[in-house]
Amino acid sequence: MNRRSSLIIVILHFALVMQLPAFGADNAKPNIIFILADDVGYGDLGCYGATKVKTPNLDRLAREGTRFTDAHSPSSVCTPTRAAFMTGRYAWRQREGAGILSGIAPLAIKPGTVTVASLLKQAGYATGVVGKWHLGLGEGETDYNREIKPGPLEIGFDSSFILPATGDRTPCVYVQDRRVVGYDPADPIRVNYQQKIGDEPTGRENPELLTKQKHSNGHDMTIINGIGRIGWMTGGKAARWVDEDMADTFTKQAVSFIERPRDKPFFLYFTTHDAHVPRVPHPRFRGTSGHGLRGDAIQQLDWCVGEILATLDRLKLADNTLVIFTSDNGGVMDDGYQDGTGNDTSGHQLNGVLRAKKGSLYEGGHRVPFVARWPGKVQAGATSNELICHVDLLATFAALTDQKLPDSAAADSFNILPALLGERLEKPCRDHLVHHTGGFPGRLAIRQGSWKLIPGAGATGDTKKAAKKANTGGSAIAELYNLADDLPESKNLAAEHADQVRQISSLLDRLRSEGRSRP
Ligand code: NG6
Ligand code: CA
Repeated sequence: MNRRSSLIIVILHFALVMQLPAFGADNAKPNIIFILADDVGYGDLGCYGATKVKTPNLDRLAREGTRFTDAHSPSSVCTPTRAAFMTGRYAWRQREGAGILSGIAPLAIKPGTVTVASLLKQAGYATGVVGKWHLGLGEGETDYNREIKPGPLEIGFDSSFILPATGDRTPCVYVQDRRVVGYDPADPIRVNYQQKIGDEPTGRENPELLTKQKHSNGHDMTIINGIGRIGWMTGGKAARWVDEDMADTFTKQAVSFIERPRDKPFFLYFTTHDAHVPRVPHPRFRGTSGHGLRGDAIQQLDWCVGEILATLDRLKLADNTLVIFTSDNGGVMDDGYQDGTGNDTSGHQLNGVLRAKKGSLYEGGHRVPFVARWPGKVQAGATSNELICHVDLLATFAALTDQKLPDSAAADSFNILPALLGERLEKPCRDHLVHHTGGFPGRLAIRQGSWKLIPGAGATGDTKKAAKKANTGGSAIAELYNLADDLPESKNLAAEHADQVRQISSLLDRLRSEGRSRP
């Protein structure tokens, strides 16, 4: 061996040990980390104006990247947002995945559907999901005692470590790939959302056993870890999670996914439980914020993001990684537990100046923080007012990795890469966007330019009750706002601008009936 080849061997060895992108890896394709927080509102982060809640790591991400002010979750609740993000298609176009799923619902996305994960896998990425899933598992009613499929692995992920539905829904166990973590065959898991099963105490019958947190609304079924849940559960005792450790557990999994030695880029979908209910942060975060337990949970979330950023720094991957942070719907205070949010006096404005909250068609339901960082590519310290939505990420990642989307895929996904890269745009990436609140078809609202129309409950044929639930005031008349000078949606201009109402309504009708909106 001559000196030159031994030098090459030393360099190769060094690259491996340092986990630098190995030679031969496609450096043009960055790693992608998509962090989807739960129920974090437009005003919850320091970089979006919060003062009672400290988020130094997210503020750093914003300083080193671009902060978007007009980004929207595809729905104002969880499951439809996630379904739309994964498939690039509005969730209200089909029943499966349009409403909030239970912990025993089947997988809402058909295997074979082009998803963010399957597209990136095809582009040569290692793909992983860690955190809240909430897209259903298996076929028919999920059986947690067997190999659980189809699930994340059948729609494009190489590996998964998930909480099946939500932190407040049974079963309270983690699933890794196709198995319950810590499963004991001698203690089978049974879950029911219709009626009580087994003889474990429930919040309804044994409120004295709610040692960690009491419910305020619903959440009075099986007590797990001193907290009542939605849904009954028996068995799986050794597998049950401890809420206080959940953020640590997910972060550890996410970090180890990033650390895994590999010769290709990776895509990590890191989907945190915070700041969803029940808000039971680890003791080291309790009492640290100026906004009670909810603020503590957000500061815990910020710590998780900090661990991800530190891992990228340590492995020298930061420069070649696109990190996006956003939320699955707007913020909410009391969401079913007596956690102090019901009478919060901190003055914290969880959704900033926006009207209403999670579940609503008003901006507070779906306009969310959205920060992107990719050093040298995404402008640092910038703010973008571009209208964007999580449903756009499939077409965007396709553009980023040079993949062609089949015509039938990603029906509502617009390529927002130019906006991420801060390019000067001749026209907006998307001129319109349909908003949704849970259910099939749920209720819809629409943006066009700075105009926002919430059709009257009568106009869309929905009942007054549904409208009230969607927090649109139960109004039978249409609401039209010009967000350019009325972000808090305080002045209904529908009567003054009847033509505008008609024109935007017919656009909504068209987007609905055509079954797709992607250019
Ligand atoms: C609601 C729950 C709420 C939360 C939500 C789903 C009640 C009274 N409310 O039905 O606590 O779990 O579902 O939230 O049970 S989401 O962010 O996953 O969409
Ligand atoms: Ca949510």
